Amino acid sequence: MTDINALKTELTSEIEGAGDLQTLDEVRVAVLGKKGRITALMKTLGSMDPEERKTTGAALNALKDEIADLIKSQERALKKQDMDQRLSTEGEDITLSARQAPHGKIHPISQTMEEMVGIFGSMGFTVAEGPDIEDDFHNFTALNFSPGHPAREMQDTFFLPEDDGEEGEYAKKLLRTHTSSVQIRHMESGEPPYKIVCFGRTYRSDYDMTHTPMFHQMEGLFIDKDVNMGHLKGCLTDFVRAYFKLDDLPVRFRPSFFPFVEPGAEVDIGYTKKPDGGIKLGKAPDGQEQQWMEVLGAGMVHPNVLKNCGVDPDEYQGFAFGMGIERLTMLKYGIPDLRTFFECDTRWLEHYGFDPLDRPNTTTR
Ligand code: FA5
Repeated sequence: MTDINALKTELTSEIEGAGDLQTLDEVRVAVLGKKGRITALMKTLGSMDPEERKTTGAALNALKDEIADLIKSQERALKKQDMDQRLSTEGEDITLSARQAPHGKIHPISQTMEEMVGIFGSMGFTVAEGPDIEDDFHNFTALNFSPGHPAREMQDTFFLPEDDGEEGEYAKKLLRTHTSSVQIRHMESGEPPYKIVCFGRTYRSDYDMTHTPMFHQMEGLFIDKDVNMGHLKGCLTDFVRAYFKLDDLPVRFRPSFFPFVEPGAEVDIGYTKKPDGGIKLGKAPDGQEQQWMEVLGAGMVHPNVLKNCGVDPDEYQGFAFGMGIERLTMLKYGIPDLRTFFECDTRWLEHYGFDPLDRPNTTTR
């Protein structure tokens, strides 16, 4: 009969002597595997007499367990040694630059509105707001549109069901066709002077390359005791030149009609045609014809509008102006089709959008 204690001493030294995981595995197979030394001894139990089988069987089982435990703990020790060795030699490359986290882009409409807030803010205008769902009074009547005035038809309005809780012109609800309604709401809300700009969605039943059913407008209103047409011209000339970043951009005021201003004007800016069919904003070089395009509407606020808002036109006067934000954005950033603004195509936004950390009114970090 093998001396179990001697075998244990021998196997223990083999296991502890295994210097790497592969050697240890070879020892395990040689001891506990199908043809291993302990397995072979187990097989001899069958030929023993009952008394001997009982004592030898118990001793062999205990030996098997002890050896299995010893192999496990040697395996742990070797793995730890391996890891320590790798940690001390390999090290992490912390110089590798971080992967760029994807971030969103600012929509060109938001960018333009912020640029406009910056320019008009520097001229002392504050920002006012009004509702998208308006009533007939604020969108038309108070702005001096007479009942049945052709301009009402011209605007192709989206009307909503009448509001039972209101009367007359206030009951007739619609999606505002322009931001001029905010002039009225602002004048109703307090005493003059008024010096505000307003931005927002406006709606008309239109759809082609330069018209969409929903678009954005910007409105301005300046009323005080001595505001005149010269202020209007100076303010808007400064604005378009600052917005397009062209100090000598030609600006022209052309008589026009809007029921809520008198006199009314359309403001044109100068450009020239490029050989490739594109346009170049600015003064035409000698020998080339100066072209003009309309960018906004303006005028001295009609006395009837002031009266409709409880403001005395003999004491106060001033000017108003309005413009399409998409139009000015397309011109400045060379965006050809208005409809693409609202298609929610992230590739379009990736191309035409602006970096969030590079906005006109945010301090860069
Ligand atoms: C007005 O809406 C006036 N309320 C502007 C105004 C304000 C004049 C204050 C005088 C004093 P108009 O209808 O021209 O004006 O529209 C202004 C601009 O809105 C247009 O020049 C155009 O750029 C834009 N616009 C009009 N309809 C659409 C549309 N369907 N899609 C996109 N932009 C449009």
